[in-house]
Amino acid sequence: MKTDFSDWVLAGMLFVGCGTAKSPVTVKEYFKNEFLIGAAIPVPHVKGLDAKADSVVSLHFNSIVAENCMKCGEIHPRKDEYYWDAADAFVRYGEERGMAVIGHVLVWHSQVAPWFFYDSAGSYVTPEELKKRMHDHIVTVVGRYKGRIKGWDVVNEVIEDNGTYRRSPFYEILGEEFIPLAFQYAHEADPEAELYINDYSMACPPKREEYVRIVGELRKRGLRIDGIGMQSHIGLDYPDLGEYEKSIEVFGNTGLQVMITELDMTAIPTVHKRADVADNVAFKAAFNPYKEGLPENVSKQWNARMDSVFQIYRKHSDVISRVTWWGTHDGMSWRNDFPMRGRTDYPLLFDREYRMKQFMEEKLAR
Ligand code: 9MR
Repeated sequence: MKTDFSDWVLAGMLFVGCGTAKSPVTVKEYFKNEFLIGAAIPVPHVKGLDAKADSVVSLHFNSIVAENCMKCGEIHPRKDEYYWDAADAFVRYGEERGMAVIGHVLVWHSQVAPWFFYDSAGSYVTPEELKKRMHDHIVTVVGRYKGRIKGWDVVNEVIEDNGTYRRSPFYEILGEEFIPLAFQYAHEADPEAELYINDYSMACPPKREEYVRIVGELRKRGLRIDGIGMQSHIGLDYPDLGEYEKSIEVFGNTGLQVMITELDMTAIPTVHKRADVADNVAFKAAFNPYKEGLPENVSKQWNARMDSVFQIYRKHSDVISRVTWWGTHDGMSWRNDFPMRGRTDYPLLFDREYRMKQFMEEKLAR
């Protein structure tokens, strides 16, 4: 990969905390006795097309997760066609940097290839056929990276915020059974890999309780499950941090690892609080007030709240094994386009110029 002089200058600035504080400490070193620090990585990044994001990630993070390239629609778009290029590059990228590589995602109702649930007449396949398709998909994907992936998000977003099962085709065709089956197949393909269940809005009490029940059920059956992932797509006014911390405690009490798997905090007005990618609404300028830059008072509010969130993580570092940001810098976050396309948001650890956010810079400088 080509590296020019400005990249070295940028790497130097990042290393000393953007030139404002002389600190040799990186984010991953700072939290090394507490948890891994991860970032979701998009395809251009692993293909060497984003040298600046690469400097930030290589320096500050010790774990990566695939933002999109391992999703069914990307990797297995048609029944007998797999596309490995991007996922291979992603895994190699993490290995070359000695990072904990996380696979995302095996069973998710969204971004699943259209063929997955239907027969040639366009009707749902039988339960037996769906089991077979799930098995083929999971065993092929997990098997390809056997021994190279630290852990997999096996099942994603299967419970609604009110604690009921999401009526996805997986559920409609197989009922609750698709969850244990997914864990069983993933374990069969790579017995050493850790296996996680993952969702957004994990501070909702009914959702929290249902996940505790599901985890108990899986363990009763002797299936491997290692962690509960709290996505943590949060905002300045949600969730209630008391409920959020309670979920960390309750999930920790199951004896499983708790992981913060998709952290970002929107700084622009809340349209709605769910992180369901299907919930898009039409653009309204009133919901995009900071396109020229984040006002000082909002930036302060963002940094103060994120600092409180990290205090919670540190307090519970005995059960939290990883904190992963859903991206690297504000310019590449999905939140600029969700739930309204074309907004300018400020949700990640680095800004659009790759400067570290103040709350973290201050920690490293201390
Ligand atoms: O960040 C991802 C975005 O680029 C994709 O367009 C979107 C749809 O697949 O998925 C985003 O990532 C989602 C993750 O896979 C699961 N939890 C919610 C995340 C944000 O939508």
